[in-house]
Amino acid sequence: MPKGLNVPPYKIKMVEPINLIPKEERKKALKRAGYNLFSLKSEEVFIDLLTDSGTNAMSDNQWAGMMRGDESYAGSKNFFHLKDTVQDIFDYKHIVPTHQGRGAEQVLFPLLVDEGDYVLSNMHFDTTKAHVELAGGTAKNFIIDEALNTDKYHPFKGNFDVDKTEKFIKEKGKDKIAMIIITITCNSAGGQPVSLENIKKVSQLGKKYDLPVIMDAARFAENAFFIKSRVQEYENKSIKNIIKEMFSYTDAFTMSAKKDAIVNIGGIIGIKDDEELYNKVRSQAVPLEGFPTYGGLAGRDMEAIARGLKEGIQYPYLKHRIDQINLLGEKLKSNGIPIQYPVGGHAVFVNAKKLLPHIPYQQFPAQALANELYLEGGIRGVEIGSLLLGRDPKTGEQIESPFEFLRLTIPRRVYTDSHLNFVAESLINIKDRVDKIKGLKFTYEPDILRHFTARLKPIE
Ligand code: P71
Repeated sequence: MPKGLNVPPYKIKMVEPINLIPKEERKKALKRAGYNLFSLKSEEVFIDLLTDSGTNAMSDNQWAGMMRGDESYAGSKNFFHLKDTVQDIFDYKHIVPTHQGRGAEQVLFPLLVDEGDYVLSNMHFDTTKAHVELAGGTAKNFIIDEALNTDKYHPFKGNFDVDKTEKFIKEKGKDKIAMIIITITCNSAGGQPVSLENIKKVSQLGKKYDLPVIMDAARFAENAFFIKSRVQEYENKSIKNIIKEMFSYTDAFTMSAKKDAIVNIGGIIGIKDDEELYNKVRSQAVPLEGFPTYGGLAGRDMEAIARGLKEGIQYPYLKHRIDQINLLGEKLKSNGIPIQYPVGGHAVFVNAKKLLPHIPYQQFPAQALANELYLEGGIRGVEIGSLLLGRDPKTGEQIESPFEFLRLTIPRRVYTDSHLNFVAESLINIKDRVDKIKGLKFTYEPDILRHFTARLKPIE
């Protein structure tokens, strides 16, 4: 393909109309939603960049697979297809399907985490943190310092600071550490990849201190793509072989299939070869998710995941996706919008701390920017910052997030370059008036995972 062109390796067979409602109606909708974009009706949104989770367009092959769902309670043929596919891609012996990623977490984590334990990660996602805490543990993040400087290029900003991680293990004693979770790509730091070298080092740390190492595998294929494109030694290796190597260093994974498996619902627990853990997971799955050959999914859903896993590791698909997101990021950056650089795997993360320095973290600058972008172009992004992080469970104080990001998350195979251009233009349009944007305060604040249902209002 000629350089500079990024032609999708698919054509579009079915469309869903979208509509930009008038500005006055957007204003009313935002007010009614309590200045929280989660509470909008999707019909009030023109371009929906809330998440890449479950918002993907399935292929004709996946839809055809849906018609071949074997809805037997036990031993569905789609389960075995899914299991064979996971074995083929990851070289893991056992799987238990779950209804989505957090279903996998609620089954696996309590089996590994005891009251008072620490769980170490490059950066926990909010549901993994929540499940660590529900199991009585404390979640600790050890991302490299380079990730905090959004302007500075680093090819693997998702990496662990291995020295700091080891220091913490020595300080607390290995008996106080339950496990290590590697989040690939590291969502909360900006969809940033973790290098194979780093995965290997973390794995060695796990072996040295006898700690299980778990992959939070939602965006495993995008992580492999970055390794292939940024490490010379891996340039000629296939995505599949890179994935095999990545997962050879870990003991188990929890996966939200709603991302790189390109489906709308589903999750998987994968276990490399630990029979004892597998048996525990299977038993625990029954009361929480379902019998271990369906785990909360219909047979047709498992078939769509099996087929999606194979499509999601195709190089042309991954290259088009990552390049498309990069194009959006580069356009914003060259127009003076600060972003997490380099651009991550599934989203462009706008640095709202930098763009709106007049709004302190307690007033949620990224949420204020998200609301303004909705008013401007009917675009729904999502806050990844202090609003999402919440309060210290012990003191009740608002925690200051290391980042205040407005995440523009790109669903798979859904939007074209012209949609993304509209997004870029809309954000560039509001750049000159950002100093007029007001901070927010709560009018209703729920105790847990507050960002989903909180109500806010602008501070006059
Ligand atoms: C994302 C999500 C989904 C989400 C979560 C909260 C608000 C809005 C949207 C989910 C993840 C994830 C990682 C790394 C586990 C889960 C849970 N991400 N690990 O980024 O990113 O998976 O949603 O299937 O339960 O928008 P689940």
